[in-house]
Amino acid sequence: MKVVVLAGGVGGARFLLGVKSALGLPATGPAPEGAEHSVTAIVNTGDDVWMHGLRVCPDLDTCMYTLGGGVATERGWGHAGETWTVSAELAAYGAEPTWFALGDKDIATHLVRTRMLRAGYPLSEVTAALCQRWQPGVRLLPMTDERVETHVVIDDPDNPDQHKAVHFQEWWARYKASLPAHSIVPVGSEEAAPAAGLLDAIAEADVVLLAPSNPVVSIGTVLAIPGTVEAIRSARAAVVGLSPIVGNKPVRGMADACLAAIGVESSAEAVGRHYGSRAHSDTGILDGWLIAEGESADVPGVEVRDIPLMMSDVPATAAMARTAIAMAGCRVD
Ligand code: FO1
Repeated sequence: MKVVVLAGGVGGARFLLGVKSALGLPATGPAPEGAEHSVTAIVNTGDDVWMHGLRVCPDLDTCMYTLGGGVATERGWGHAGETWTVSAELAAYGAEPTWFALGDKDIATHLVRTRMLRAGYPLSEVTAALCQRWQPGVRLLPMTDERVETHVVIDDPDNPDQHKAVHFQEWWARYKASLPAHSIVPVGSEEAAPAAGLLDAIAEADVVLLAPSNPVVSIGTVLAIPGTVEAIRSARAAVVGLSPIVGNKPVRGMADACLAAIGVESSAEAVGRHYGSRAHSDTGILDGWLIAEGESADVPGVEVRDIPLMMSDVPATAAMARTAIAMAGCRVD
């Protein structure tokens, strides 16, 4: 079975651990030769950013480290057992920004990536090369090989009556999404093309899943790449999403701040309607929508089911993945 998962960072990576477990793939290390099941993750790169001359790809790295067994689990990003010597030296030089912490081990990833990008390798090939070391056991595909960066329009902290566009990382990491976002823009998405292999992966998929990632700045940014929604809508596979909102609050992260920016209520029902029905609309992508146990949601044209939705550990997440895969009409024994 070929499973394609649209994913962002921390939530997406955690969900992918569950998908691997549900498919009987080893927790870490490569998928066994000739494995019956395979997973391709289409990962958001709108959070990517140039920092101190290095290209940082937070969601790709979070998935790579998490699935490769090297992530700092409590933080959800960066290396376990990280040290911050270089960051401290940069701060000693007053090298801005100091609000984005780069760990020493993490910097090695960015040095290799930056060198390969400068040598002309597309991001999808760079990612494959980095994964040779980490062996995530799934194929990590950036949503595009081109530069797309999410920018957020806020009230300028220094001139409150002015608007200012800041890179997503400044809004997220520096301001912790505490400044109301007037709009969230995936800059460059209109001119971008899906990464090499992305459309084929969707076309060949037996199941397409939307991870419980941020519906605006993760899943939404992936869907903003021209051709991606059309590919999902015309896929032979069923498309099932999992709500990142439980009880009107995001399970993790700040999806509610992002949803407010696009005028979507922070509820499983509103997000399901935002993704839309593939069968009953000409822009929607969902056939199925999984929401938290005990909740209800009316999403016209979409089958809705409530299940335990907390990714408290791998078995719990695997149960979610198995239900989603079954809802898509496929069985995992
Ligand atoms: N998040 C923060 O809140 N503060 C940071 O200093 C920070 C540094 C960082 C470095 C590398 C990396 O891959 C991720 C990092 N993140 C940091 C997390 C990142 O902002 C988010 O994980 C994603 O961009 C949103 O999913």
